[in-house]
Amino acid sequence: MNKKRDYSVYLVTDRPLCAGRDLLQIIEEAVAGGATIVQIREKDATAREFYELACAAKDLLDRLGIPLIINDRVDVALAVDADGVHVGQKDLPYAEVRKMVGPHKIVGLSVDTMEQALSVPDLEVVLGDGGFGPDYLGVGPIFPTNTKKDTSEEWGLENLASLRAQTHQRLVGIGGVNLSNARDVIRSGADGIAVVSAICAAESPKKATEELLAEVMLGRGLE
Ligand code: TZP
Ligand code: MG
Repeated sequence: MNKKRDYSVYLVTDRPLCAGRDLLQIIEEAVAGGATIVQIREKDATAREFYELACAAKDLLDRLGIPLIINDRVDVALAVDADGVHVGQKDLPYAEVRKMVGPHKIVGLSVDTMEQALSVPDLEVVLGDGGFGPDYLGVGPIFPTNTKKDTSEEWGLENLASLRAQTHQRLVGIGGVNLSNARDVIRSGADGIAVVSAICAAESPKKATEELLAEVMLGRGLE
């Protein structure tokens, strides 16, 4: 089921980048600045820590009316009744994840290459809004990034634009996206930008998010 979600500025968390600051505080500030969706992605957390963080984030984001996505862990997403889960090519296969979470939760899928992206069934086209394809594709890394070490080659803006021309999937550009290039990512066809360091490591996560959202709007030709 392809819900019309707003992926404009998609915050993906990483506590090691928060300079000792409280993650929930950073999330709250980012939402105050206009973040439209939040993913908890904490690679170093134990299952229990991840669960507890996800519970706290769910409480906060429910109050703020913003969807919570859980990275990798379908079990944690179900346990905290998150709005969705995001998986990559090395996680459980998309079809299994969809079976587990059902048609109503958001499922995002990372695609590292054009071949992967084009092999994802674009079922919305065939089945309308009741299709069972992913809700969005995380396309990345678009640019070089220090945040994720095991990335494949960068997509670059041209390949992103080429993918846009070949699919109806909702596309979220991730990897090295910041104030200097966010507008270009949107102009190249992304429906939103996903950022880690540009918000988590910013001196003011609220201001950083406001500025990123303004760039997204400019990229869409809106001000
Ligand atoms: N997936 C592809 S690149 C990336 C992820 C999680 C990290 C993006 O981090 P940043 O700091 O926004 O470049
Ligand atoms: Mg993963």
